[in-house]
Amino acid sequence: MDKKDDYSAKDITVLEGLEAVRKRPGMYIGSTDKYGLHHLVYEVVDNSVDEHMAGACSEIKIVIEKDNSVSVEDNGRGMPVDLHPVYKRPAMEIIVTKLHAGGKFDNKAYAVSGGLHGVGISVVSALSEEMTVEVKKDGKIYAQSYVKGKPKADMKVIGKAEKEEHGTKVTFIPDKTIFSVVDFDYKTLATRFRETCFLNAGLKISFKDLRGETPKEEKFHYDGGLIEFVKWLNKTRTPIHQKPIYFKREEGKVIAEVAIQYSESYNESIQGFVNTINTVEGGTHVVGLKSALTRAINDYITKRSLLKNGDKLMGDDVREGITAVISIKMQEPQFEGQTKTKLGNGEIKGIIESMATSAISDFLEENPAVAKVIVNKATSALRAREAAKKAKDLVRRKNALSVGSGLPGKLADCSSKKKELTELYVVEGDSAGGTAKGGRDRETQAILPLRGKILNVEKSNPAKALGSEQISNLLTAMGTGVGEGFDINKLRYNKVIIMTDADVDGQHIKALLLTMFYRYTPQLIEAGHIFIAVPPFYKIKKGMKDYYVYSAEELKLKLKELGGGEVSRFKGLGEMNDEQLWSTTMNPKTRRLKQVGIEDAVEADETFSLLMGDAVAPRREFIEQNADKAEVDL
Ligand code: 1YM
Repeated sequence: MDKKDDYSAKDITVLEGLEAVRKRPGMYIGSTDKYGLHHLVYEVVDNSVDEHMAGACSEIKIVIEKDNSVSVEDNGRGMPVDLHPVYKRPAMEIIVTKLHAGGKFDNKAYAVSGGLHGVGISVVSALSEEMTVEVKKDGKIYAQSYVKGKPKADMKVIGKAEKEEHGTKVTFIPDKTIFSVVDFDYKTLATRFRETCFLNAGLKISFKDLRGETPKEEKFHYDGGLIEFVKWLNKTRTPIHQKPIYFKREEGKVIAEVAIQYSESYNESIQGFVNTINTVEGGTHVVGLKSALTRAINDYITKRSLLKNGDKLMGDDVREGITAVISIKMQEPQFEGQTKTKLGNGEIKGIIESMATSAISDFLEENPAVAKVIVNKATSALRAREAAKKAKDLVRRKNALSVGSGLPGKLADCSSKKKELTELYVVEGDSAGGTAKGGRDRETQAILPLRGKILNVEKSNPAKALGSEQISNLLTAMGTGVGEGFDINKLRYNKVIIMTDADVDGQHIKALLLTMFYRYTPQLIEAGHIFIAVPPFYKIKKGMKDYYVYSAEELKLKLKELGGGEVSRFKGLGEMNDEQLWSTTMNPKTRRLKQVGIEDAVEADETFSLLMGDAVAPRREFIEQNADKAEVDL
């Protein structure tokens, strides 16, 4: 290591106490629900990732302990422990107990990781019941513990380290008085760590969960970085070219890295990252990449006169079946959108567009075989789009001639004009649909029965999918349209509720519907309009009264409370009469609803294509692994 790059305690400057963090935690970590809770782990791990980016750390070990505390250990240089010249305290203590104690750390060109809020380890200590930092360096192990951000005692040397050993270990247990939940979710964390390793080629992360009877462990390490990332995202699809389009370019202070691979699928999946933050809502970097693709492929085609009569491909054509990851590093990103995960910096669009157009053009020139399959795929998308338009025009003309509302005949609409009160129940089967029509509140609840399974949109092109009767009925009833014509203001109901049986067929129909929403109207999921109705699992008869419970656990509790009773299992919606269906599953005062959310686009995308795509083996594996769960978590 170059001497002048070494840290020294005098570099730490601006300091502030941690009272503000405990007073308004949301300001520093976004929220105090499960998002904020997981954010604590990201903050600590980001410190280690920064150390990797500085070229000083190759491995991070993360453990969720039995008591739900988390430890993060890296083999970096070790947090500084020397005395601060002004404060006369060890640097470690200043870093952990003062806000924005960053020193040189803040300004380094490499130090562009840092979560959504990038506020560092002091915020984690402020919001932890207890946190301990151990540093190995210079043959010693230094340690200090903190309670709610305040030192328990002075930093001490607690042992000897091997001569060459160095690194930092942070252990913390979140403060229960701050967070509404303190249980870490294994999958959420594992997904994040996998992503971190894809975005930082070469970095090794091992992750252990010691809670539960059988400890879980995963190791992540990808020397191929983004190229391995797109291949991994495509593992449930059939790629149409082996070698992904890949480039890494730099312009001024912006570094962009992109990998693209097309598959036989008809959908597009583009993941964006800014300074390693997953921009779930997209933004100007993604827009720039999309424009570049359209431009580069059209240029390629025009140059070689590959399309007759000067036809041009549209964005949707060149993105059919695309899986892409764009990761950019930049200074002062501005995040917008509902979840602050949309890049807003306007200048980025042009920078990425010009950089990516020239890089993609170069790639196509140098890889004519890959260029050929991509051009073929995009031109067949163009033909399908033209065919679909003709079919749609025909339908429109027919509709213009016929009288009526234009709503599907199967829909039993509600009467209220107050949109915020209204709900659309999408019900499996005509018979359950009939019961639902009888049991509903006619003023606010509309019923759309679906006959049997709907088309698997993952396996059909958009023209076919949107043309199918079931899907077009549902889309017409909802009113929003799809794709570029989508308009959330045209949504005819405030809630769209999927109601299926609790059996395997019901699960399948639910998954098909969710896939349709996810692929064609993801905005409705993002805005929280899509719900799943939860019918009861058991009925308990006790004396003259019936009780309904929704899980095996609730059954146990209720039986205890009642001192016994006659239990029967509800098999399907069809078993209930109008009144039962209303009181258990449809009455807003007593029913259970599960809101469908897109927590992590990467994970949702994976789950959907796993359940719905071509590859059979990974799907079986997934279903077997999740067999104990009543439903797929979304
Ligand atoms: C498990 C968490 O915090 N590792 C870590 C933190 C630092 C360093 C190394 C580090 C950085 C620098 C120099 C530098 C930190 N340093 C600072 C500060 N792991 C974890 N590993 N020497 C060591 O950036 O110049 C804050 S954190 F402020 F000193 F730079």
